[in-house]
Amino acid sequence: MSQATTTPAYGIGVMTVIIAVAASIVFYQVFYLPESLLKPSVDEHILHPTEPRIINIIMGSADAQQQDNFVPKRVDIQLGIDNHVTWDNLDDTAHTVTPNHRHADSYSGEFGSDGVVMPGEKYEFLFTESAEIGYFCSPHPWMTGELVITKQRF
Ligand SMILES: [Cu+2]
Repeated sequence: MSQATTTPAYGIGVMTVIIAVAASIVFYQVFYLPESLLKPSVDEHILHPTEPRIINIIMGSADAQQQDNFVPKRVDIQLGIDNHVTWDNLDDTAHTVTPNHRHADSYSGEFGSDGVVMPGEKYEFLFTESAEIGYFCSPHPWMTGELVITKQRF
């Protein structure tokens, strides 16, 4: 007699535990995991590279006949050495740093200047991952540059 009354209660208890475990697994996978993957832990050496890397946008870059604009044009970057890149607009015209194809660094986000870089101003970006990126200037598409970012070689 007593067994007939306790068994359903026990069954409900087991079901509750199973549902609670299932719910926490779903929570972990759907909410916690994507959130923790979103902000990767980046090596301190990559967050604080030792050498500045400057790309000059030289005077006269807006002139399609002028050969040089982004100087240097092709840059090899090593993570942990010079992966913090600054574009310095030395021209008297506004320019952009616009990727040929959308590029997002998982630490720093979207690459590319937010609108134009005014004369005398800079655009900076911290690269934390290997990548090959072609870029140009949106108002002056003959202005092109290339970045090759690789892991530090010992
Ligand atoms: Cu330009």
